[in-house]
Amino acid sequence: MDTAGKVIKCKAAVLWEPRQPLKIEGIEVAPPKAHEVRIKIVATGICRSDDHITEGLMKNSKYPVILGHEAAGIVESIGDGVTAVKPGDKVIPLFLPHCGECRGCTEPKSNLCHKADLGKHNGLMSDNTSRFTCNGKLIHNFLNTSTFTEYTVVEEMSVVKIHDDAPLDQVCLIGCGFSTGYGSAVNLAKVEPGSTCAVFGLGGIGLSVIIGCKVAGASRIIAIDVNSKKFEKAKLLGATECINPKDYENPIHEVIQKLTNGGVHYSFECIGNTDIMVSAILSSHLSCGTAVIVGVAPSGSILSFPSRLFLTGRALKGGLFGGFRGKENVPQLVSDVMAEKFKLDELLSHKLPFSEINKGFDMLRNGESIRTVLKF
Ligand code: PAD
Ligand code: ZN
Repeated sequence: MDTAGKVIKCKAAVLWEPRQPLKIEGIEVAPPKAHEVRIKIVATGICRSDDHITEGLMKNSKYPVILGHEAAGIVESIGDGVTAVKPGDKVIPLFLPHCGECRGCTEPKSNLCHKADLGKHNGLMSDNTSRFTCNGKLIHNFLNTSTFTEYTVVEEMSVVKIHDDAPLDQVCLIGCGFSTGYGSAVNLAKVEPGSTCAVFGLGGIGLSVIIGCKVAGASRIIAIDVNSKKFEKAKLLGATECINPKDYENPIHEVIQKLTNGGVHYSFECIGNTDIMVSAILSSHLSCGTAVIVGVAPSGSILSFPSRLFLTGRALKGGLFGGFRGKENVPQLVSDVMAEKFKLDELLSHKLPFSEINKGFDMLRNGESIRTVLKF
């Protein structure tokens, strides 16, 4: 393409500081260096994890920053040595990269590459520089992806080619929300046919957990949310009953214990609230239950519970991206969507032009939307 090798000027949503609206700015995107890929983003979803940064909940976040980690796009150009993709390929950026060499990548049971920008949060490429500037100022990237921009640059380890006919405005949800929830049920919990499940929090993540529990053959899927407006969609996707904790005087785990004669086989926390993480543990059966922590609580928060909760045989698990290994599993998930094994359009509640990104964040915060996909 004729932009290859040149700086691209385009629009991006910049978060200059926490608790401020994002600002649509003209930015410059440098060409990809060796083993980097410049992508034209076609569609990107808004996830609660982006909002954790706008809300300033993650201590080490760097500002200014271009957020966004759930997207699909088309490769514009590639740097020297890139073999994984070529210009024109449809791709999904991976917020969990795959360098292929570290302990995380070489352990078949792990999906956490040590080069992931989690924990260190330096907001820079591997060479400690950024490809984004705005009015001469360096802008940080986010989770190796930064997708709230018309063009982004990611490392080769953070991008995977998908099917040429993939509908990008749907499969962008495979970049985070759908895969995280679905995989939490099928990979992390390994829900079995006939088992009982409780899902706390019915956003894009929790609803995708419900899809996974249903595909896995769960006999009961109890959906829990303080916003009853979420229940219709939860039922449509497979919830067998819906509970609003506000309707009960007793703690929610007691309600679930009673409903299930002693607790569910699998409970999932999909909110990011440490109190509800404990509720999820207590809602699981004391000897054969497993609680799965999917929600991300503010950095530094501590989860505490009586040690005897696990003495009886319960298990506690967690995981990122539903345990999927992006490079290996994302192309198949895209093909599954194309074969209509899952219907992502039920998760995609709103579409907005990119310029209305702040409205998308507001709708996530006030519970109006599940996933808003922004189109450029
Ligand atoms: P969301 O805000 O769309 O959904 C959260 C839901 O929880 C909403 O429907 C709320 O009404 C509901 N809720 C809030 N408080 C309570 C409560 N006390 N009791 C019951 N329900 C409540 O978020 P999301 O679905 O985009 O993300 C959910 C979490 O998952 C969030 O913490 C996010 O950071 C995390 C996440 N984890 C991963 C991962 O890889 N582990 C990936 C992406 C997102
Ligand atoms: Zn690695």
